[in-house]
Amino acid sequence: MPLRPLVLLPNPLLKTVSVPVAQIDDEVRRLATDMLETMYDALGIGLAAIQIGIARRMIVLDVSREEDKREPRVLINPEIVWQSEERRVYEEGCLSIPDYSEDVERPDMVRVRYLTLDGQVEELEADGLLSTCLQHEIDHLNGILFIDHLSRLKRDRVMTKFTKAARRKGTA
Ligand code: GNR
Ligand code: NI
Repeated sequence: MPLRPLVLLPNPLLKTVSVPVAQIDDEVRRLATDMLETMYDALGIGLAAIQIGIARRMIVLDVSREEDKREPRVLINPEIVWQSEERRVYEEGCLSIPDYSEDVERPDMVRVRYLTLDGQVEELEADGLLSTCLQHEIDHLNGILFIDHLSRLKRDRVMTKFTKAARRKGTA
């Protein structure tokens, strides 16, 4: 089961709080491979498992620019253990909210603790795009989308647009 269809707004699955991965088995390894493949195919820089309908606390990311120098990362049960006071604005998009982007303010830097596919505890300190992406993906694990960080007016406009589009397509 390699490429998996993306869950799109306004699918209520995106509001799910995902559950921790209890053990890293073949199923989890297969899921990681499928998530990476789905992310690359969609030209994304990150993906949370809930975006393919699996409510497990797992994310994949690759913020490298060139296609021939891929840096795939798989983070299991990731948590932010530190964030900078300093904040920064970055224009975000989301594979679950196609063709929409908006500025989001978040902590500039974060330190994230997680398990690798080998079950090792690791930490990663990030700034720039990687920091933004980590925060965006960890939000997904808690049922939070980047539009939840926008004004009510902007969020409502996006919700209305996607709900109408889904109704036309018969998917909501
Ligand atoms: O592909 C993605 N690009 C992106 C750009 C700016 C800020 C965050 C992101 S994450 C997004 C992929 C996605 O939706 N991950 O959940
Ligand atoms: Ni997203």
